[in-house]
Amino acid sequence: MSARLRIAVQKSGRLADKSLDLLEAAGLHVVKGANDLLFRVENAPIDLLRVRDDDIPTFVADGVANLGIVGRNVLLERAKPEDGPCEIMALGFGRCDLKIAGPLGFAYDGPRSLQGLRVATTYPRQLSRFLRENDVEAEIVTMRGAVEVAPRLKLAHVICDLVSTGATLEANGLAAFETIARSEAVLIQSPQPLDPQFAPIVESVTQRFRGVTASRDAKYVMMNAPRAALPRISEILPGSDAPTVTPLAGREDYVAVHAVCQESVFWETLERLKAAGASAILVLPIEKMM
Ligand code: PRT
Ligand code: ZN
Repeated sequence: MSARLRIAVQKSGRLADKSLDLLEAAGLHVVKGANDLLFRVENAPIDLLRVRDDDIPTFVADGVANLGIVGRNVLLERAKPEDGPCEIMALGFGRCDLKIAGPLGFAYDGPRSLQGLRVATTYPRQLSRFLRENDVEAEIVTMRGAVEVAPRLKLAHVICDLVSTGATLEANGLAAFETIARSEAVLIQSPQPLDPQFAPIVESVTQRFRGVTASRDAKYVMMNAPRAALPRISEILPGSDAPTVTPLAGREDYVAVHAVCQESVFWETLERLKAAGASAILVLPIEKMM
């Protein structure tokens, strides 16, 4: 029996379903067997090791898993992030920011405003790095969760926590005033030398993941436009390389323009294209990209 590549994923929580969705979108069919700890990919020699997110960097560092999907915030909270698993690509989901926040009306005027205060967090390492880099001395109160209640309980003056929508801060009468790190789910790889038999699988998985993440926001945009408007139209198209331009039958002055846009195409973009002279504008989803 040939060896199987192991990818550590969060068992349940914010990243669990989206990690499985990513594998499915990459054409890897996950079968949920009787074994809760290991799920099998039926069409590739890959197993999923399903664990708590905090354990993923350690499993990958020790080579128990070859790859892992975890929030960058968890990876950066390791004691020595530089010696551990490395991030090989960002996956575009689970986005959040590690922010410093305090009661509404807190007069924040840069990191020095934190001098001498108590800061509650579940991310003491990243916070202490930030304080050190800014030459600020503050007391770190490490909590396991519910950091947002610390100011109300007078446990701390301010907090340092993950924020995605901001609803939790708002509900607790807090406002954010500094972003110390940006996070999203990332693919990480073991620092141990990769068994050569796994190299082609890792290569294929990462290439497919890149294709899936790149095509998620990407759109195929088609339109007709006056030839003279081409420079303006290329400028408006978000995140596209040189568009494909083809002549229109019987129209000297008009062309068809096709482009792959790597960034979101909003209604405003279409309005600007129209104002630049484009007509019959179509925006199509892209299923796969390589
Ligand atoms: O059980 P296990 O240990 O595996 O899971 P967990 O409870 O430690 O983590 P989980 O499932 O809550 O989060 C997994 C990962 O999701 C995190 O490590 C982040 O990378 C990412 N993520 C994205 C978030 C958030 N957004 C997020 N908003 N993790 C936590 N939050 C919390 C935040 O701590 C705060 O309490 O949600 C609250 C704020 O949310 P908003 O929307 O009100 O701003
Ligand atoms: Zn956790």
